[in-house]
Amino acid sequence: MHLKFLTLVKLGGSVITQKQISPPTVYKMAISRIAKELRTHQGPLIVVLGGGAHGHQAAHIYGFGDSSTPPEKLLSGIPLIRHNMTLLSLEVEQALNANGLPSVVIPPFSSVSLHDGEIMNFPTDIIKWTLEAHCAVIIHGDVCLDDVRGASILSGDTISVYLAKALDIQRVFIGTDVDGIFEENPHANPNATLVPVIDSSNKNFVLAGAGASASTDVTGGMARKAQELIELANQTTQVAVFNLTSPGRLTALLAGKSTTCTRIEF
Ligand code: IP8
Repeated sequence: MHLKFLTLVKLGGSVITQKQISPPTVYKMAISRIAKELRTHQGPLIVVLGGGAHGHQAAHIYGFGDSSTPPEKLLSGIPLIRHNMTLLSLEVEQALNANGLPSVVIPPFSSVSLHDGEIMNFPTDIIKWTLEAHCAVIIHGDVCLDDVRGASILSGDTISVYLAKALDIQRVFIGTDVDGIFEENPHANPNATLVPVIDSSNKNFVLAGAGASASTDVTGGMARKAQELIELANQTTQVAVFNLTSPGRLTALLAGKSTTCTRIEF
């Protein structure tokens, strides 16, 4: 069965957690407001969570993102990363269900395997069946077993791109803590210019300028995000990167209305 109007929304970790605070702390007010915005969507929905404080702090401690870290050290980080990401995902699940949006968490660790940091096996039938059962799916960036490195981080952006292709998702909205993709890193240069549309005419220029995330981010920040999303956008998949900290923008995108963001069009 083809899921009509299937929409994927990525909740950036820096919006739903307090990324600079240790131990990791969820940002309850933001999660509750976002749940209300998500509730306005009619139709099947996948919500992908970034790691934020819960994923990236622990990943950093165990040497993820550093190619010289031995597999034993990476493997020893699995329990803490999984524990933290489970806490975060349950917080979001609770908020969505409390706002009348039936949803369940499907964690990648239990079914996804990686090969040298890339997806080797990612079964999606259970995700599809859950959506067909009228339940929103919450899935999150995770640590996964890797047959080369021992363990690797699977980022929420990589999950978003993979699922968008595998499930033929029509709309992909990537929520971050900035207004979209800028010509330069807006955390480093507050006067950086927002790029409203990325297409074949400015793709290379944008990719050269998009900066890394300002805080601890083992999965590559905005430059990698932009690269992966550019590969995804096509005639049937709409892609937008937007500011999820700004109330109402997600609601506008879900309703098909215009709002401040970067649209990726190919
Ligand atoms: O924040 C990373 O996901 P991202 C997930 O989407 C972990 O890059 C566990 C660090």
